[in-house]
Amino acid sequence: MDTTFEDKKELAELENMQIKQRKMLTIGLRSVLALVLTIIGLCVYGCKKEEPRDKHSKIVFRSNRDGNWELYVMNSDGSEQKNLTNNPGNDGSPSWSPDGKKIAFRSERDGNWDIYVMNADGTEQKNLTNDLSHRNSSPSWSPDGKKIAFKSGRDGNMEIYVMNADGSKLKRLTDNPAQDYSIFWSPNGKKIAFTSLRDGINEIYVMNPDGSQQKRLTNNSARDIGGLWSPDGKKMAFISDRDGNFEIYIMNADGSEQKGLTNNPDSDAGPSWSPDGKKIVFHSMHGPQKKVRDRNYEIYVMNADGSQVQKLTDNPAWDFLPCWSPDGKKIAFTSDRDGNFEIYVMNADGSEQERLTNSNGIKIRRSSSPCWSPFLTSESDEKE
Ligand SMILES: [Ca+2]
Ligand SMILES: [Ca+2]
Ligand SMILES: [Ca+2]
Ligand SMILES: [Ca+2]
Repeated sequence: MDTTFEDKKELAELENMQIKQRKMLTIGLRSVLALVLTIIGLCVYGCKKEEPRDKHSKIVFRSNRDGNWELYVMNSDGSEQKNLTNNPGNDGSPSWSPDGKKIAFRSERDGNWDIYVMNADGTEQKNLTNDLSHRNSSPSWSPDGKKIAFKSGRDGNMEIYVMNADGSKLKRLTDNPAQDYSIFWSPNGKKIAFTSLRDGINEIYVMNPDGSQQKRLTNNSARDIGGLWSPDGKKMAFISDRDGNFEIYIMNADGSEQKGLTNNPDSDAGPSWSPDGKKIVFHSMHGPQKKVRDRNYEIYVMNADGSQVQKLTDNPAWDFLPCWSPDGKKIAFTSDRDGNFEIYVMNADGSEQERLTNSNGIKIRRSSSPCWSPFLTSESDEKE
């Protein structure tokens, strides 16, 4: 699932279009409002499905610390930080291949957003979509590594497409005048969950990977966003404001037994499953909707049935976008507790919170959206 920060932002824009009669937000993290909408609405995307090995898991992230948005990779302790992309366009939305050897991402280097792929060390960067004038973003690798799903505006509005991992055999999966986005492959690769506005408001749908059997899972007058499969593929976590503000919900994969896990006046979003499926980490926003600077985000963890909610961060800064490590021991997240947005990691119980990235406190320099590699990278294999 690794839709990333920019995609969340883009999705946030879609939401904002609804709320503010299509008044678009600026792209780029310059707009704090966009960031906030992003966090509230679209942080359903945490990390992708993960394999139970973490010793050498790497973290890919995006940062503008060198001037424009680039992708970087580092070890899970913050060592060996490496810039993978290096060009004047914005790069983002990283998605690890299931074997950890490649990263799909989106780049603006050719003037518009295209889907690219590269080796995990940054070599052999290749434009897969070669679309000269439309937005192609949010690549999501199929669990068998053979396909990449993404969203594109090439046919007039945002639709979901799939292609082979080498860019061949492009196929459109959705076809309607509304926005379709937020792509989550089921762990067995047999279904894709997504969010669509086709029925007037954000609802969660599921389809086969060839686009057949599209079925709506949520049905109410509020926004339902996400479809984050549990590791065993039996359930999905999502966010919904059906009870007045955003809460974390869970449902069976067929849409039955929808249940709110959180219940409070704050905005809860950004769920990420623990690899064993027993817990969900998420962030919660306290503070007034209209006074951005007075808001504060904290990260919480709970059992997958909503019991035993525990606060993991506690400070006046923003702590958000948590992402569980493949071995279940760590949680990576983004925080501005030291002055600007940087990537942090903590133990799953909240102890030993540690900063991994450092832009020397320059406010406009930000690192965000940590995403753990699903498996050993080839580089780590060699070192072993
Ligand atoms: Ca760049
Ligand atoms: Ca559509
Ligand atoms: Ca809430
Ligand atoms: Ca905080």
